[in-house]
Amino acid sequence: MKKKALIFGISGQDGSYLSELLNKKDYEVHGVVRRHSVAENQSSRLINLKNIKLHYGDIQDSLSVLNIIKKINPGTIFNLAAMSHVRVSFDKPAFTLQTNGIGVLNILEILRYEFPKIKYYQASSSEMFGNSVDKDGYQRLSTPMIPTSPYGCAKLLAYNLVRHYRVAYNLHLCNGILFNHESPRRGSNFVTSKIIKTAVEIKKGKKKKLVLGNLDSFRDWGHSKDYVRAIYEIVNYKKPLDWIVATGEARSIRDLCKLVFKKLGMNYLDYVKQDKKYMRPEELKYLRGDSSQIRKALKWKPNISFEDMVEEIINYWKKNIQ
Ligand code: G4F
Repeated sequence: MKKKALIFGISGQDGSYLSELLNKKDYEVHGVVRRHSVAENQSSRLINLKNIKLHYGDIQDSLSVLNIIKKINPGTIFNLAAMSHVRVSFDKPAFTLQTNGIGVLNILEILRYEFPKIKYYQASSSEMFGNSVDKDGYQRLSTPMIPTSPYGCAKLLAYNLVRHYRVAYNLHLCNGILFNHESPRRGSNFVTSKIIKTAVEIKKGKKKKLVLGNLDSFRDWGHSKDYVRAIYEIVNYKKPLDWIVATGEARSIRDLCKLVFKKLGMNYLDYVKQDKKYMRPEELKYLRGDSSQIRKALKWKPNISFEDMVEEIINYWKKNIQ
């Protein structure tokens, strides 16, 4: 019999790449989607996938979660569902806590009482570290987690619940602390896609300016395709543990602007403006992850370089902006 996986948050960037990976590994893939008023947006990232089954549900709605799990009886659950935009979480803090925190509790309670054999992966985030950095310039599992956004606070709640339920109830629950990861499927309100899409629009004469917030924060950017490989290995490791997934390289938003505009034959200084509407009440300034644990134990490493990823996203937007 085929192995069954259930993905909460299947319609996002990582959900779509993970579905493709699981399809290749011959899983029966089920995904949960919330209703979207524009039906086409429901599954736009999944159009090339034939072997997935979608179900309506929401991790905020415990009964919908229970019914779906009962119906499918999956061997593995991947929870990638979240209100994923850090800046928006300052505007919708209660919704963010409900979805990213209590939503996770809802799934864990169902696993605890009804399905203790299911393996569970939780999408934890480097945003949980806030501005804590070890003396050598990296974040790792032992780095204090002091989040700087409602999003980070909610993710930290979920991270701690996963650790606690794992120990208290002896469940197979894993946290993957993923640093920023991008791709052509990244929403264009995240900074990588926003910069690249707008730079291509400027090159094609469709826009004149790129308006951003903080240019001097640093992020450790990898490729989503590489990171879903890590997710798969993490949940299938013999022991349920917490892991850091990162490239170990940090670049500023300014560095990214410079590179993208240069690749398109322009100077970013001629086009980039700052506006405080894109600034955050508290900014996470620097992320750089130490992923030595996963590289050693699971032999994982990123295969796609930062430059190649930027090139791939530029080519995607060149093709898709007429
Ligand atoms: O692309 P971003 O919005 O990603 P952010 O906030 O780091 O969050 C992403 O990574 C997390 C992992 O650490 C995930 F958990 C989370 O779900 C998400 O995937 O912003 C990156 C940086 C920030 O410092 C931001 O202040 O870019 C800066 N920035 C500057 N101007 C901007 C803009 N970000 C956005 N979205 N839009 C701007 O105009």
